[in-house]
Amino acid sequence: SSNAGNGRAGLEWVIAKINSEVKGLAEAVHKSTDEIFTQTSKSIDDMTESARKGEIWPKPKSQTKQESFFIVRPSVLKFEVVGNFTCDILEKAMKRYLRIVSATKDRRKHGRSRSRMSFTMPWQTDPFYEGNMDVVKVKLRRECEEYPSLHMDESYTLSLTENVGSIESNSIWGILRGLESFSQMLVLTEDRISFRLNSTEIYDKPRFPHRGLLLDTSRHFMNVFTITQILDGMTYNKLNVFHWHIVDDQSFPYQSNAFPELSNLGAYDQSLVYTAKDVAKVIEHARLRGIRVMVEFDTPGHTRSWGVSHPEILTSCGGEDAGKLGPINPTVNASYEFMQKLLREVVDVFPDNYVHIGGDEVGFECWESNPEIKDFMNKNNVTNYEMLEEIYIQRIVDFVHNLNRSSVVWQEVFENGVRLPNGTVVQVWTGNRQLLLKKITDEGLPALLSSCWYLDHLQSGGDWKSFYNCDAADFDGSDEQKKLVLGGEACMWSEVVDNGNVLQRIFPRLSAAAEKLWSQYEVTDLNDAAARLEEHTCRMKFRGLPAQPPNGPGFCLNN
Ligand code: CP6
Repeated sequence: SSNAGNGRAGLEWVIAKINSEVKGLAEAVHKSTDEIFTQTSKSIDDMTESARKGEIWPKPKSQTKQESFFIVRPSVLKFEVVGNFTCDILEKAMKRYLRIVSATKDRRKHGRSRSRMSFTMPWQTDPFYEGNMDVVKVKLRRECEEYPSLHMDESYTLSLTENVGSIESNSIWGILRGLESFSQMLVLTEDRISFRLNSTEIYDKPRFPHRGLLLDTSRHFMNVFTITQILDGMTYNKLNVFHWHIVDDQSFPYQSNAFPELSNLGAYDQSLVYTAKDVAKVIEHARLRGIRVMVEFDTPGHTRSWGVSHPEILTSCGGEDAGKLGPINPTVNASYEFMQKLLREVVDVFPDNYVHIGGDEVGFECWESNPEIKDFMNKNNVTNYEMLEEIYIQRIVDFVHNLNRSSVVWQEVFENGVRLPNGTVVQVWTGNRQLLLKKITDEGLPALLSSCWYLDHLQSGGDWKSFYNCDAADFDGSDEQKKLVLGGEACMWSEVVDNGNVLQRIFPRLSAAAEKLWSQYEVTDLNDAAARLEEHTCRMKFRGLPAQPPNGPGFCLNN
C-alpha cells in the first residue's frame, strides 16, 4: 500500500491490517464451527440471527454509512434544540427517545460493575473509533403544526458524521421520524451500557402520504392501553394513520354525548366502552407521535348494534327475515336526522380532516323484502338497490362535506356507481387490486390499498413476505393516476383477536406493509428484508412490544 511507511497514516494502516487479520482468523474459526454444525444439523441453514446491526426499518430513501463509529452513552446523551422553534410534541419526543435509548436498571447495574473493573473499553483501541457523541442537535426550521394531516411533511436529514450529531426538518413530523431513525441505529456494545453508532448521513422521506393500520374494536373490545401500545408500535414503523373501526354489528363501544343510549345498550358491557376521555387520550397519544386518528362509523351496513337503541333508523326486514333488522333505512327522515347529529359530534371529537363512512358489504335482501322501501322506490323512480344506496351515501358524504371534512369510503360505494365528490377517498379491500386502483384513479379519485395486508389472515411461517410482495402503485396507469394512490392500510379485523393476542398478530407483520408504504419502489429484496426484519422485531421486543418471530427458527437476545 502507498500508505505503508509514511508516519502516522502508516501506523494506522498496520493497525487496521492487524485488526483485519485477527478478524479473518476469528471468521475462520467461526466457519469451521459452522461447518461442523451444518454436518450435524441441517436446520442451522434456516436459522436467522438477530444480531444488532443498527439497520433502519423502514429503509430510508438514502443513507451512506461508514465503518468509522461513535460511542453514545445514554447517561450523558442530550438532544439539543437549536434555532427558533420547539413545542410540546418535540420536547416530549426527545424525552421519549432518551428513555428508549437509556439502559434498563438491570443492564445498568450489570454494566457498571463491569466497567469499574476494566479501565479501557475495547472500542477505544479500534482504529475506526471516532470518539463519543454526547449531543445531537435538533433543528426544526418552521413552527410546529398542532395536528398531523394527510400532506404533512415527514422528510428529514440526519447527519451523524461529527461528534455532535444533527437532525433537521422543515416540520415537527420530520423530526419525529428522524428521532426514530437515530434510535434504531444504536447498537449496544460489549459493556452493555453504551451504544455504537456508525458514522452516517441520511436523507429520508416517505413514498406514500397515507400509511395506516385499521383496528376493529367492535368484534372484540381493545383496552386503551392496548391501543396506545399499538400506536407506539406504529411509531417504530413510521406509520401515520390509525384507522379506528370503532363500531360494527357486534358492539357499539363508542360512548356518544348526543346518543348515550348507543353504547348503554349497544356495548358488550358497560366497562367495555370508550368514554370521551378515553378517545381524547388515544387522539393525544397519536398526535404526539405524528399519527392521525381517522375514525370510521360504518353505514348503512354493519350497524346491527346501533339498532338495539335505535331500531327506527334500521330497515325492518320482511318475508323470511321478518322480525330482523337490516341496514340503515335510506327512505326515512329519521335516519338522516340521526346521522347528521352523530356526524356533527364526530367531527367535534375527532380533529382529523377525514371521516370514514364505510359503505361496505351492504346486503340488499332486507331492503328488497320491505314493502315501504319498494313503495319509496316506485314513487321516486329508483330502479335498483345500487341507486338506493347511492341516495343514502350521497347525503352522508354531503353532511361530511358541509362539516368541512372529507370522506373515505370502501370500494363497493365506487363499484356501485355512486357519484362521489372530488377528493372522496376510495379504499380497496377485496378483488383485483390492480384493476380496481386503475378504475378508481381513472375517475380522478384518490385511493387506498388494503387488500394485500390482512393481519387477521394467517399463512404459515414468514407470511410477511406476501405483504412485502405487494406494491400499491404497480398497476397499469399514468403517473397522474399513480399519484392518486395515497398509500394504504393494513387491517386488523378483530373477530379472532383480543387484548391477549392482538399485538403479536400485528407485529412484526405490520412492519412489512409499513416498509412498502415508506420506502422506495426499488426496495424489494426479500433476503435483505428478512435479515433486517429479524433485527427490527428484536428491537420492538426490547422496547416492550410483544412481537411474534417474523421468520423461521432464530433467536433474539432482547438487547
Ligand atoms: N368488517 C367490516 C369486516 C370486513 C369488512 N367490513 C371484512 C370482510 C371480509 C374479509 C375481511 C374483512 N370483517 N365492517 C370489509 C371491509 Cl375477508
